[in-house]
Amino acid sequence: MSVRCYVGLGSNQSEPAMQLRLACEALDGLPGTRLLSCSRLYRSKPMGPQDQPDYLNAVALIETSLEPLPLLDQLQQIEQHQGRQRKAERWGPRSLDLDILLYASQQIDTERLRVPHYHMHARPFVLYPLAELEPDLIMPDGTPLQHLLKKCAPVGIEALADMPAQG
Ligand code: A4P
Ligand code: MG
Repeated sequence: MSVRCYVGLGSNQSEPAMQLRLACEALDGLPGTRLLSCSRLYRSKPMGPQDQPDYLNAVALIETSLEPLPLLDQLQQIEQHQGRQRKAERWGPRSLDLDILLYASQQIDTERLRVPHYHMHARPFVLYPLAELEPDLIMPDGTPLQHLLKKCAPVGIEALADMPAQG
């Protein structure tokens, strides 16, 4: 059985727009998975250490038959494949970060995986691209996405063009 899942994409190294486009293609190529849509790209200042480049973020909607943990494994493989290096510094620069934002309407709280993603409620660079894809979304705890948006002004984010075409 397939479920709908929202994935947050972020990059601030090694040509971020290209990283996000390649990541969308990789999502579409995962077993039992297809990409349904992807938001525009959004540029923002880094949250966390400031001595790193601006980020590009987007949100993708996929339909997948992968269970949550196998999906996380696959996302981490895509990150590795696109040159992600995990360093000790928290929230340091990265070529690609893929977060499971929402998995159907499940709430998951395990050591390896927390869904909804723990910081999404207060991050404009997650909430605004998500709203582009599904403005009437209701969070698993019953909170309307529009309610979260009212408490999270679109300050410091700038919507760019659509995902760049291949080539
Ligand atoms: N993990 C738990 N839940 C999840 C989930 N829902 N999706 C665990 C993905 N992973 C999840 O992640 C650390 C561990 O989180 C994983 O091994 C997984 O088991 P990571 O990708 O290795 O490290 P991280 O991303 O640096 O940590 P963290 O705390 O997830 O950071 P965030 O929340 O991803 O934030 N500023 C801007 N402007 N834009 C950004 O995108 N991103 C970050 C990183 C900081 N500043 C930013 C941005
Ligand atoms: Mg992450």
